Amino acid sequence: MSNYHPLTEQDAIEFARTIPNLFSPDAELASREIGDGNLNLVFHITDNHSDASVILKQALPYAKVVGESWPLSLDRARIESEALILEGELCPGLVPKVLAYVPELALTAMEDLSDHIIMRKGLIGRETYPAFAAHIGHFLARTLFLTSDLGMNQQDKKRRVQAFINPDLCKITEDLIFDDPYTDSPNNNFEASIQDAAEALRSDTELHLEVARLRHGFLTRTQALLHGDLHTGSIFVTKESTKVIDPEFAYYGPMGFDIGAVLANLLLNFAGQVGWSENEADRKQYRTYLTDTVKQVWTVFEKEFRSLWNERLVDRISGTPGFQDLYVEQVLRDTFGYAGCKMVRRVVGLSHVADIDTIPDAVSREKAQRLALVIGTTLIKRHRHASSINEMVETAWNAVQE
Ligand code: SR1
Ligand code: MG
Repeated sequence: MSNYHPLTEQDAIEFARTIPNLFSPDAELASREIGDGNLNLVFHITDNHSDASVILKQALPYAKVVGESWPLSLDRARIESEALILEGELCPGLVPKVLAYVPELALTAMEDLSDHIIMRKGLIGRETYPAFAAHIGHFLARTLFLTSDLGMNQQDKKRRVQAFINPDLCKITEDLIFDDPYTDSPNNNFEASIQDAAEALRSDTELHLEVARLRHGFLTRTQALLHGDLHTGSIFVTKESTKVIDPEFAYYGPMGFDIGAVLANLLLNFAGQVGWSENEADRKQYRTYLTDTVKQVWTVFEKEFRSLWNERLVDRISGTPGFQDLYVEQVLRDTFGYAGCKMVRRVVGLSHVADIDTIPDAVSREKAQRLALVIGTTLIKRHRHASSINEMVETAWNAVQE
């Protein structure tokens, strides 16, 4: 990586010109660094005289959100580009096209999705996305089944586990999701108004026992190739289209971690509705949309996962009657647990969500934070006994007080 240097906006233009068949030689290009995430530079390159455009994403050798004191491997750019290419093969149309990957610069050029909106922004604006549940359920079923020992050659799968070893990014998850919120960590970040609730997380040993189980699963189970950070900020949407981006946290882990991430982020927005809805009727209506979406995502996932199992299972003895039901039940239980962990970390941990943090009114914001914590901790505590997605929806609605 000796030629590595962070690009300037001008460097980005010069690189964009080298991508074959994209811009005409005399194109007048403009470049803007638009990265608003925690880790990377993102350049949006446009042609002043045509519709041609491209996104260049460059990994920095440290976590941008913290600074150079938190070094991070540039190999995550390789992992991201390889994951995007694989996801594109398994789920055509559901990820941006990769146009180039330059290892020395940790740089990926990809399709510009500016005609889409980041789903989190859309949900904060109380938009609805009728195609989303079917798309993401399909994405989850195919990426998880077809990268697991159930759906691909098991020797190749071991080689793929090796290719997606992602220690630095996994460490972020292990600390920020499965440890910091349950101790007095300097990484934590929460408002003084919920100090009591944050402290309660630290002394709840029943909760810690369940988080320890989930953390151990994350550390040790190479079940399927995960996206690894599938929150609503990693999903672009329109009413008709869904595009999953940013799989730099990709690694082999428990399937429920990805499904739980999607559902947790819908429920974080559910919690935030105390601050976004005009009145009780509006609030109930939008929350119903969110919990219907939670149910649909799981239902589509389960249906397609079972079809893949029935049609493409590669493991003879896993075809024993009864094993599919046991397996799906375990994925559901993991989904509950990981969804709960994802909710808790976004309230008291280092990195929050705008669905709650940007609620202008402090009283509503506090209510949203407390609601997210109640839903999250309940899901964690109940996860080993879950038997239907309806129980997740009931958990959310039963926690509502306003
Ligand atoms: C230091 S990175 C913080 C968070 O940003 C990413 O989106 C992941 O969710 C990570 O945990
Ligand atoms: Mg990201």
